[in-house]
Amino acid sequence: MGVFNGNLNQLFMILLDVLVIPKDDPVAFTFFTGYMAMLAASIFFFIERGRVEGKWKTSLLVSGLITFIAAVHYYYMRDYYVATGENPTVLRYIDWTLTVPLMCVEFYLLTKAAGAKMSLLWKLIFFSVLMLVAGYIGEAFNPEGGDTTHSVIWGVISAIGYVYIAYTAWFGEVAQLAANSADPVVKRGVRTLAWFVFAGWAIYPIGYMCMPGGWLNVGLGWGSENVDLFYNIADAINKIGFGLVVYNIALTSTASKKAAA
Ligand SMILES: *C/C=C(C)/C=C/C=C(C)/C=C/C1=C(C)CCCC1(C)C
Repeated sequence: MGVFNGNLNQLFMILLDVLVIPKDDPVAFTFFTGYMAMLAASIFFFIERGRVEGKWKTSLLVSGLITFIAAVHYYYMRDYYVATGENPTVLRYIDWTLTVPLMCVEFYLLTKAAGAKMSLLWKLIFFSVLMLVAGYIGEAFNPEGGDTTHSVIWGVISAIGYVYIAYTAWFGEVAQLAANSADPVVKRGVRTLAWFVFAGWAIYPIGYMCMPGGWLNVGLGWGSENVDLFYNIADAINKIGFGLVVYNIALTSTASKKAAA
């Protein structure tokens, strides 16, 4: 990209440089569509917030914040990736460190009426931060030359945080509170969210293992550009899908309340 010298034609070329999404690059494409999808989802959640009963409004606000924070990060990650061709690791982990704890807040809000305490929320946040800090160290300081010791050790530490959250959602405190909930919609909804944590979140370690020297990189020859491909796909599923489940819970619960009144 050059400096603008007053020539309109040159201005046009500069704009093209900034705006064009390389058509032969699926990773750049998922950054672009990821950005649009997150932005659209945020607008949707913020507007629909007006349609649900009072106690659900905070949940929808949090859904919208999750996708909005992601949209802002995708805007910058896309530019970073298109300009350098490298994985925007720092931006990626800043995004996750803000949005994953907000997903923990969603679990807390859903089970609050059934008696969830703040301590549950702090435990979930603690283990999600452990998962992400360890993942960041494993990824950002991965030594060149294919030695996997570093990324395996930090990947395993990260997985401890992941397993704790998945366990809590399936069998631990979150699952027990949901089982005791008076609202059948919450019961089913929390189970669906637990599926997201189990299956949807499991896509991330697949991306992680595509790093240079990673097991899928070496074993199956999957290039390191697939790290971002998997992360982008997983983010769309987990952030937008998760928010839609919460939205569905809120809408169904609001409707059944109205029908009962
Ligand atoms: C919106 C962002 C979400 C839901 C991000 C979730 C990220 C993970 C579940 C990451 C997990 C990882 C492991 C379990 C081990 C390898 C390192 C990570 C950080 C990719």
